[in-house]
Amino acid sequence: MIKSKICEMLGIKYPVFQGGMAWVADASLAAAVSNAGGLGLISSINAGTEAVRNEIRKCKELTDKPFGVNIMLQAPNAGEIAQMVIEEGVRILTTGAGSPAQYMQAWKDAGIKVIPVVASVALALKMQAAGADAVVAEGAESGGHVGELHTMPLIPQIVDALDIPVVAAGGICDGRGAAAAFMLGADAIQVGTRFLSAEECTAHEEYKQKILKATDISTIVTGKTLGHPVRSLKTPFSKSFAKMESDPNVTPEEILSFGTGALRKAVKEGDRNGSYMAGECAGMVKNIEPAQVIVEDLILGAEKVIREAYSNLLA
Ligand code: TUI
Repeated sequence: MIKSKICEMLGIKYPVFQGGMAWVADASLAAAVSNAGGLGLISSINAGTEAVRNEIRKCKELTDKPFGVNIMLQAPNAGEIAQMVIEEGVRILTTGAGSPAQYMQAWKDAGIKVIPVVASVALALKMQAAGADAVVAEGAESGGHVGELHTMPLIPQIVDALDIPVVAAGGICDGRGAAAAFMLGADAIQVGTRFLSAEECTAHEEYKQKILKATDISTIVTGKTLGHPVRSLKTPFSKSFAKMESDPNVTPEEILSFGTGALRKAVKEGDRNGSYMAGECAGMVKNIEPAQVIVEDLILGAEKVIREAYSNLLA
């Protein structure tokens, strides 16, 4: 069985994190992934700080296994969430879309394991120096907010630079991707897009259907001109967004207001004017399945690929 030192650090069976997808990652999905032996994560992007507090309390009722919270640092209530997770006794945190340095001491004092998501060696080193227990290195194949580097070159460069465990994210969807990430030196994998198709994922049915219908070329990155690149499915909405960005007569404020609230509309309402964030591997997601089947497919699939490579590739 595949195990790594991060399993012991966090008390989980399998080195599989579920991405803390904004508006999507709630108690239902996080508890299902944790009950399957992975690490479920609740997103801090929900209908406000108290809604996230409720999800944490619900998750504690649904699982006795470890789970965590992902804090999106660019959200206006990030500071409030940073304090609330201490009050609620959360044991594991991941962070995204910025540097959590200002909160690190308070979290460490509370005994929380802190695992920032990073997209560059420089930020990874800064996080290690600030006391991070591990990092998630996320390549630009992922859905949602993306950095510049892709998974294949990002993971080994961060692994070489750090002494703490590295979790690979971005473009990992099945046992083959998981095995590749372990070969690059990762201690664990984080998977987002595939969990959109989990039975326990409460995203709108339309969101799930769009993921199932996606092909290899179904995603697009928009928002570069706003300094906030985001990968989502190609839809009339994301194509209009891209068009506005290349039109010199449209101001950044107009583009921003066009995009405001679009992710919530997609996740909660299946709205055609929503933003359907998804990674490049959306085209590989074919079925709605229980989270347990997904977690086991990732880990047992990786094991199979590694065994086959061992017997077929090595002379
Ligand atoms: O955070 C993510 N992905 C996200 S957050 C999100 S919420 C959203 N809602 C509406 C519109 C847009 C977004 C959707 N997806 N992933 C983690 C991640 N963090 N990926 C890349 C980074 C990152 C990038 C640059 C982290 C730090 C960084 O530099 C910070 C610095 O200060 O150097």
